[in-house]
Amino acid sequence: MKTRGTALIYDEEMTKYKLLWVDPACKIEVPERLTVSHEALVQSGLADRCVSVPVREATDADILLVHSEEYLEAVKKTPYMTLEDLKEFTLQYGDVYFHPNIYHCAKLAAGAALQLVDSVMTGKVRNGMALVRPPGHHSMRSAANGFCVFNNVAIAAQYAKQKYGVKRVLIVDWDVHHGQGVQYCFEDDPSVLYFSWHRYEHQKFWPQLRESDYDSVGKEKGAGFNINVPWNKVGMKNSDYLSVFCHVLLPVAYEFCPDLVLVCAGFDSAIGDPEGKMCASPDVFAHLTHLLMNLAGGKLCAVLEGGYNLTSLPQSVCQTVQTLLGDPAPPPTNLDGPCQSALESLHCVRSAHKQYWSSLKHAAELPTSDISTKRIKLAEEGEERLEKVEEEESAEEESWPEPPKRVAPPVRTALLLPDGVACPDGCKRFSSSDDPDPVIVNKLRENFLKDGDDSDALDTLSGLTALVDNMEKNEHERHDDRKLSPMFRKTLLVQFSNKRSEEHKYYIPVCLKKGCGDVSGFTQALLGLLLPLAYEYDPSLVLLVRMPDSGLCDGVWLQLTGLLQGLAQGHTLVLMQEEEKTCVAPTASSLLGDPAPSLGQLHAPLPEDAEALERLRHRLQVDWKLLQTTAPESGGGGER
Ligand code: X5A
Ligand code: ZN
Repeated sequence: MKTRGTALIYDEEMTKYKLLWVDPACKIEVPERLTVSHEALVQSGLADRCVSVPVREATDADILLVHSEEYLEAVKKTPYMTLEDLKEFTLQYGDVYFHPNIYHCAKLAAGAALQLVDSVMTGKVRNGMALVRPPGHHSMRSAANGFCVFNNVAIAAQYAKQKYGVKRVLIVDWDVHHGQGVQYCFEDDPSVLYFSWHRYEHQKFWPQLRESDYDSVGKEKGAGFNINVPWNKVGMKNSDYLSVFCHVLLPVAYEFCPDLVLVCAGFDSAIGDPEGKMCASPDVFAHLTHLLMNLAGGKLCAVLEGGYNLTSLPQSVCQTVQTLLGDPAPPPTNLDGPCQSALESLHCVRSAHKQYWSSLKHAAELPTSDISTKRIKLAEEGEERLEKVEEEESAEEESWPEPPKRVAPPVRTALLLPDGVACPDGCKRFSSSDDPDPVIVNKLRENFLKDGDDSDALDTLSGLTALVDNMEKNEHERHDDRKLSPMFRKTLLVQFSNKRSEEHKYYIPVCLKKGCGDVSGFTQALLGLLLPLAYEYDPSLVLLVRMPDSGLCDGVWLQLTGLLQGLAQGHTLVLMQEEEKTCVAPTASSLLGDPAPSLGQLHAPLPEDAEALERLRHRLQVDWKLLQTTAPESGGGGER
């Protein structure tokens, strides 16, 4: 049985605490963060499409999975404290406040994360999101920090391991702050892979920790299982985020092969956020979410962390939830390649992790003048600079277009099948003779079938054109200029085979020793080459042609079809030949939005394939900026 459905966990109770005194560091963490997010989900009709799951209070035992008894006992006393006591209690921690009701809310926030894990692990739903306050990822074993009291996601990860015997958990922290609490919790634990990107500015940005840098990779048995991507400049954009996903997170995550994905879903990494000062548009979260949805058989739990702009926060939450529900992602915007500073970070992280992950084995080494020395130099420059930065607090409000409405097409998947092949459940059987337009049929005959009178071929062709037509008509409410673009633009052809041929910008032969036969090699090409190319090209239609002799196994094929549905607003046309009947049902299921099965932990790809891919990526990165993984000046040139 395939599990479908998306859980939404929310309780108004979590809006019932707030800052009771003056503290500029905490004034942005307001109850409205939750109400506007929930309201947006209700208004857009998304809340109604989710399975509503109640919160519960985390028990002492749950909390003790991550926190110390002393700390829990201390927090337990806060509901009975006077205002003065609360202020005093708060002082021992950094950038956090207490309130008589926050202990109750913190139990609900952690409990909400656990309810979400339960719903996903028992198969009640496929995935889900918990809207919670207080957030969690900064809180440590014995300390509240950064608005966080209990570490909701860390507790959820330990709980999943303990209660469900989950072997590997991936935690993706896309909040703009470093979840140091999560890092400390799992630093030496190879069963939890923690990935975080965060505003860092060479250690000038809160929480200003040395251990938030890219060279904190985990300790002892956990070495390699902590991935930090420091952003050393503000203003990071969609390209920067997507390129880190394609060139760091996804290759490692696929190699790791998690049984469960938890997301520290902070939206202070979106445009307009006063903390993050980044420039990624809310719709980037549709893509980040989509790219994680084929891991762990689709078992994904997103738990709210930060997000302080009351306009971009709800937009980002809606993008995330709508993607979890399976609606096609909007076209990605402004993918003009990563900036220099992001490339430096990418280069550093990949090289710090190349010894731990075979998918990064061929990453470029750092130049001898280590980029991290920049941090030391900056630190030596002293404190005056820091003060200047804080003064320049500008009042100007960022603005950005509201993400366009995303419509779920009334018919998600149509199939044109030969007689005698059954149409899988949930799909529409499309018949080529439905309404063949004679003008089109004639054109097809003239253009493609001049010499022969192959009526079968003509049927197929007119069926396909009608199918493509329908894909667009399906969403007629939207008038989309992009429809016209294929006529004026070159087609991008990426061809996998075991035969070498020369590439140019729009024809990219990917030559692997066993064609598509090697799972690791193909996956590496898919994540580090095809995806970024496809994103930068921004097609209006993805045409996938499967040849019977490709050697592609079903698992990899389904990853391919699954991941590429993030492009072209999900407009995917798959062509396969009659002898591949057994693949029709799994393909249809993928097109209907079902997650691909896990590929298992990946072994190292064939060295010659890995090297060939790296060389190809290197040649193509002149034309395709999203293929870059090193900063131009920092010596990506020769060495590999
Ligand atoms: C969860 C979260 C941020 C704390 C910032 C303190 N915390 N300056 O986003
Ligand atoms: Zn944050």
